[in-house]
Amino acid sequence: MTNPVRYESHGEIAVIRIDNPPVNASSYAVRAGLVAAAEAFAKGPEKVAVLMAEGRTFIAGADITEFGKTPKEPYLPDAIMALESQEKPVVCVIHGTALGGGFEVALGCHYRVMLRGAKVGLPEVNLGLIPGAGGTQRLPRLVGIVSAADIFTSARQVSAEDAFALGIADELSNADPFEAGMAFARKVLAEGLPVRRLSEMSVPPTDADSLAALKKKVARANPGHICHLRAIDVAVAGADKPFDEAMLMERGVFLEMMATPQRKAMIHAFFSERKTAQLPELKGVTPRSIRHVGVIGGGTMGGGIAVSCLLNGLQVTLIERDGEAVEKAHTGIARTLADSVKRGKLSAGGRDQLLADKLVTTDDYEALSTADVIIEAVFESMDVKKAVFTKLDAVAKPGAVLASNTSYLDVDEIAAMTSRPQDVIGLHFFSPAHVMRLLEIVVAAKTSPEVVATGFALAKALKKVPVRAGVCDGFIGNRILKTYRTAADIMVLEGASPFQVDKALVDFGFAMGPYAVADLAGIDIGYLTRKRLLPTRQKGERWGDWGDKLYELGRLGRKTGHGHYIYDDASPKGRPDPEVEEIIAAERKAKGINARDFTDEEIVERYMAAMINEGAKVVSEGIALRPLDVDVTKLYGYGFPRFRGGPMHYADHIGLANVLATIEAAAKDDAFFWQPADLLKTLVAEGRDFNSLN
Ligand code: T1G
Repeated sequence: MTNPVRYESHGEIAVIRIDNPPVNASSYAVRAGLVAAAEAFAKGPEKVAVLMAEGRTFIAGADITEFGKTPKEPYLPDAIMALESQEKPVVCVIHGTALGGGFEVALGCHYRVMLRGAKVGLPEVNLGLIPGAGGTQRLPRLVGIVSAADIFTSARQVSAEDAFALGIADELSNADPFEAGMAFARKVLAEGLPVRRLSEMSVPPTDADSLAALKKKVARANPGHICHLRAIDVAVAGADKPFDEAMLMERGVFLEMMATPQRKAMIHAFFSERKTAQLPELKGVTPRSIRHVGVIGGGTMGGGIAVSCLLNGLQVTLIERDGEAVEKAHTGIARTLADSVKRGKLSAGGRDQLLADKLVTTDDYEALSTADVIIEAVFESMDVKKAVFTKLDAVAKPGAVLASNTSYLDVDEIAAMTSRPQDVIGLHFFSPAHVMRLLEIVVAAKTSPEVVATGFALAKALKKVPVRAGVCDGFIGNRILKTYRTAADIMVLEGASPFQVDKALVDFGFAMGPYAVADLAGIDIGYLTRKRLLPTRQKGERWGDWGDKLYELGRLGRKTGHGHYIYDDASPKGRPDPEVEEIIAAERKAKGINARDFTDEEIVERYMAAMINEGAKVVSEGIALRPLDVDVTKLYGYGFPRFRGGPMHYADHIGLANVLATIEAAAKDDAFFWQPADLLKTLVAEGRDFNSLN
């Protein structure tokens, strides 16, 4: 094992360099190296030490790949104590990001210098954990419990300027890490600055109301998560304890969180979202350059895609059918950008510059002749899309990538409308497109690897989480959605209330249940999809008709104030509409169905079994490459609770045999709908799980 920590002597100044690419994670070797360097400094002639890191960032946290394995000593708290307990000053220089254990190491040093542009944070809650190396104890002693708790429950990255204002950073620098460190070390020597240990400081008094308000906000923002409030409790409990005792308590809760399924699920999510772009087919394939993006259609999706491109520095040409529609589209984009200004995501000057220099809106297709990628986002009709691609084929430059934002339709059929099907791909954004991070990259039969690589490059440029999908009705996300939505509809037909279904799934962790989602998306969307699929309906298939009834009654959901729920001033978020129950009861009667009771558990079990089963089919057909691609799709596009890791990870957690048993039991009521996926049966028979395919 090479030692990733080097000790250098520069006269009276020791420099301790960490070099553990890619992000200087505090692996076992780094921890051991830090302890050895601290021992060398204690014994050495140097009077001050500078701790810095090589590469693009300071320590970005504990090495997450070590989690779940037997931890090896020295543990991080001990390595940090080895630095803090020095009798000579230790200065830490932060560049890039000091996150989690990295920030905790910095808090163990006596002084912190931050390079401008650097950030600090405690994002452990994003992994289902609490800070486990002093973050809940040292940070409150520096900034107070409320500010500290705000940092370690929000997981936000604090800028150098804000860190300086909070007293976290003692100095800001524009130099490189080595020069910045040496300069501050010389100041320490010149001014005789003493060691300064946070562990010896007491926690400033806490304003009880502010703390209570923060706890309320955190609980509301993180329903179902365990770690956020536990982290606050640990900080509060530790404030009145001797430091060592407080650290032991923190460690105890940290290890408790480490053992939870939530931690396992969230670390699965962390690594899965980084694996979706790692595709064997893209090895050695160079994407085409992307500077200028064309967007066809200025509606909700087209406008959102245009804004996403503008906010990430791309030139945009948006096409609409006529002058009036062009005006409307331009106004819509300007309004969305103004919203970004209001939320501090963009300066007013920045907005004006984007509108003036980067955006062109027109009804002239010729304006697309220099675009590198052109994304069609028109009405979800095959005929309309075919007409657009025929026109595109005539105006787009050779080598331009022609993409469709279709959310269901056959990309092969669309590609066939052009003379260059190898340049056609599906880029399925999610609404609002400038906010939702998921991008389904739909690879058609003739799409060239270069065009696929360009799709992934665009996703990176737009800071999206890309997932490769094959061509089928609804690709990965919407195909699986159709199945678990049908499972919900069948339970409602059999007696469950749509409102009970929604509540059971919200309690499970979803942001919204399927019927509240239907109201948000628009009852008309569901109606049009059902109409489009009507010719494909099979004997034995069951479905709910009340959605069509709502549509015929003009109840289109939130946009009309009426859907499954009533939306008005009294209940802007919606309240159950008893008339919907009556409509459903009438349908049951007409279909001769005797309603029965469902428990919330049964509702969740069947809903998840349907989702997992279809996920297995999608994987075995190669529509999704791996189960993790299904998980990332559901996490980033469909509000799947992150603390459950995605449907396929969840299936592994509850046991595939249990999922199969649920399906086989339900098949007794409905053998048509509940047909276990072969892959699921095979994995159960072989005693394997979905993760074995990741
Ligand atoms: N451990 C191991 N590998 C890591 C890692 C980590 N902490 N962070 C990143 N990687 C890998 C990542 O998988 C990828 O690998 C490569 O580095 C580049 O990452 C005791 C317990 C730092 C902001 O939660 O947020 O400390 O895919 O693609 O977009 O209290 O990585 O190339 O093979 O994300 O530039 C707390 C996690 C840990 C920070 C850089 N720390 N990392 O983003 O690159 S818990 C975190 C990030 C902890 C203590 C507790 C980001 C980044 P590969 P990347 P990036």
